[in-house]
Amino acid sequence: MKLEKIELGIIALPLVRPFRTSFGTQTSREVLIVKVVNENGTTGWAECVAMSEPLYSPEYVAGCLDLMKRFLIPALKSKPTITAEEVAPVLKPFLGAPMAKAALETAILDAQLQDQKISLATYLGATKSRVACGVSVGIANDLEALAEEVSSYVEQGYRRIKLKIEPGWDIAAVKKIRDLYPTILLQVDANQAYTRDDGKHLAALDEFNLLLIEQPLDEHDILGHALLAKQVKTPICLDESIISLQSARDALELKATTIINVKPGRVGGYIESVKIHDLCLKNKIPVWCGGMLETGIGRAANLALAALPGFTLPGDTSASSRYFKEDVTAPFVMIDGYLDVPNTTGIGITPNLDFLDSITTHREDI
Ligand code: SMG
Ligand code: MG
Repeated sequence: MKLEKIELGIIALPLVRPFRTSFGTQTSREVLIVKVVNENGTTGWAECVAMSEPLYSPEYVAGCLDLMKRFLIPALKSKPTITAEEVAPVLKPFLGAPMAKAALETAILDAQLQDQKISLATYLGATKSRVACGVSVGIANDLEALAEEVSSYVEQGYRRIKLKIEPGWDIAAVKKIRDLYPTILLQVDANQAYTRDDGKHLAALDEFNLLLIEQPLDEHDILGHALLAKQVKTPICLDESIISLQSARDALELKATTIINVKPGRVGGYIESVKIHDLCLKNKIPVWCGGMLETGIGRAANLALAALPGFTLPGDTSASSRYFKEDVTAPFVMIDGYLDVPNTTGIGITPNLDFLDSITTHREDI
C-alpha cells in the first residue's frame, strides 16, 4: 500500500482502580495511538503498548512518539509502497524499540487486511473463536483487600488469577488466595523484583501449586533464571526477557524458561509473535498472551493472537471493564469467562472517534 497519512495521538484514560506492581503504581493509562490511511482511503489502527515511564521496559510514550516521527515513519515513507510484512525489515536498522515498531506494523496490517477482506485472526492462523480470560491483580494494601478483589474477579468468571508479587508481598498473599480457592488456576508475576539469592525464598511458593512464576529476576539475567529453575519446582515463565524469536530460542535452549508470555509489543509485532508461537508449539512449550493494560484497539489484536492453537493457558486478556469505565471501542465483554475473537476484517474494531477526541492530549499529523 501507499501511506497517504499517518496520525499519532496520545490519549489518557483513567483506570477503574490503581494497578500496583513491583515497579510502580498506575492510576491512568496514557497510550500512543497510531492511525494510518492508505491510497484506498482505508484506515488502519494500532496502539503502542509503551507506558508513560520506562519502568516496565526502556520504551515510554513520549520517546516512542519522537522515535516514530524522527526515524521510523520517514523510513517507511521513503518506500513508494509498503506491506505489513516489509515493516520489520525496513525498520531493522533502528535498534530496539519493539513497541514503537509493533504499533506501526499493526496499523499497516490492519489497513492491509481490511483491503484484503480477511481478519487478523485468520491471517495469524487462529483456530479458536473465543479465548479463556485471566486477570492480573495488583499488589494490595493488605491481604483482606486482596482477597476481596480476587473474589470479585472469580465471581465475574475469570478463569485464571495472576498475583503481582515483590519481596514482602509474596508467600502470604499466595497462601491467602490459595486457601480461599484451592483449585483455581493461579500464577504470580514479580516483574524482575528478586535476585539470584532469592531461590530458597521463592521455593516456598512450590507448595501452592502455581502454574508459573513470571519474570522473577532482571530481564538480562537469563543464566540466573536457569539457575533458579533448578532451585524451584514451579515453572519459570519469562516476560520482559523475551524480546524476539532469537531470545525465545536462546532462553528455551538454556532452560531459563519452560513457558513463555508472548506480548506482541515486546517482541516487535504480531508477525514475530507468531514465529515465537510456532517455535513453542513445535517444542511443546505452552504460551499465553500477556497484557499491557491495552484499550480495545490493542485488546482486539491480542485476542486474535491468543486464538492460535499453542496459546493453551489463559492470558492477561481481560474484559474492558477490568481496566476502564469507557473503552475507545465497543467494550469487550466477558461471557462465561471467555472473550470472543473479533472476526471482521483487519483487527476488527471501529474506535469511537468522539470519545477518542475527548481524551486526546496531543496529536500530530504526518
Ligand atoms: O493488561 O491486564 C493487563 C496487565 C497485565 O500484569 C500485566 N502486565 O508484567 O505482565 C506484566 C504487566 C506489564 C504491565 S504493568 C503496568
Ligand atoms: Mg509480566
